[in-house]
Amino acid sequence: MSLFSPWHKDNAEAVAAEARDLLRRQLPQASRRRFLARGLTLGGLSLLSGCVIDDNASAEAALTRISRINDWVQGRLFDPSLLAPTYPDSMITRPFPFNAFYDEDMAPRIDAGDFRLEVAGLVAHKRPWSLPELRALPRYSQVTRHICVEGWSAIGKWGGPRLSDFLHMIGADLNARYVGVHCADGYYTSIDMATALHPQTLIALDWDDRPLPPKYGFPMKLRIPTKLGYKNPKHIQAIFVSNTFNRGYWEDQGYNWFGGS
Ligand SMILES: Nc1nc2c(c(=O)[nH]1)N[C@H]1C(S)=C(S)[C@@H](COP(=O)(O)O)O[C@H]1N2
Ligand SMILES: [Mo]
Repeated sequence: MSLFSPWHKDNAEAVAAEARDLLRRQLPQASRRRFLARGLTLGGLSLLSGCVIDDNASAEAALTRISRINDWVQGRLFDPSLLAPTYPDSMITRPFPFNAFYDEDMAPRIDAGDFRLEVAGLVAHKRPWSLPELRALPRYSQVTRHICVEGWSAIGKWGGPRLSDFLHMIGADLNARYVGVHCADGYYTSIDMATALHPQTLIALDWDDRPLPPKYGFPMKLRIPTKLGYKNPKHIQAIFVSNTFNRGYWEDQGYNWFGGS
């Protein structure tokens, strides 16, 4: 069955609608707007992805492929010397919103004394890190905008060591492709090494100059102002460096992996 055969037209419309819906979930808002503004058609999707699209499964495959192309383009366009905008303290959003795949009262409670950050994968020194050890690293503080794909954004102040300093200290292979994290609530994600080494990518231990409250990710989160909210994992338990592509909790449900903001 070809998409372009005349008798296929009715079904093609339905597939196009499905594809648009999938795309809505696959691409970050900005690229989605640019895409849809141009009027996406199935033929356009076929051309873009290089796939023949004649049913929902192949439309999904095409979109996954586009999402991977999108990752690649975003990776290529990512300039590690460009900084995300910062704001004065007076612009901090209060109260700052909470978001997770569960309600606020379900946020994990982690014992500060027992906490050890595990380090795994392509790193020379694999010993776990306690909170006082992490707090002893040079600390940075920044007020940046967090953008969630669910349609809200908020300005917050996060403080803590640079992930890049930490990766250097643990003897990470800085030529590896990915840095992944596992969180206490089962959440997980992974980022490209260029973003991991970006000067604004922090191991955030503080929110608003105080230790992160449980709802914002105690005892540590990755604060990455160059990426969308779902690429900012809270309650981190383990960090691993790898060349193996690993997606993430929302990325496995269709969100774009690079997730630039
Ligand atoms: N561990 C964990 N991290 C997470 C999430 C989550 O459900 N669990 N949700 C993500 C999403 S989609 C958003 S928008 C932000 C929300 O962070 P906030 O509660 O500090 O606003 O956390 C991100 N990191
Ligand atoms: Mo989000």
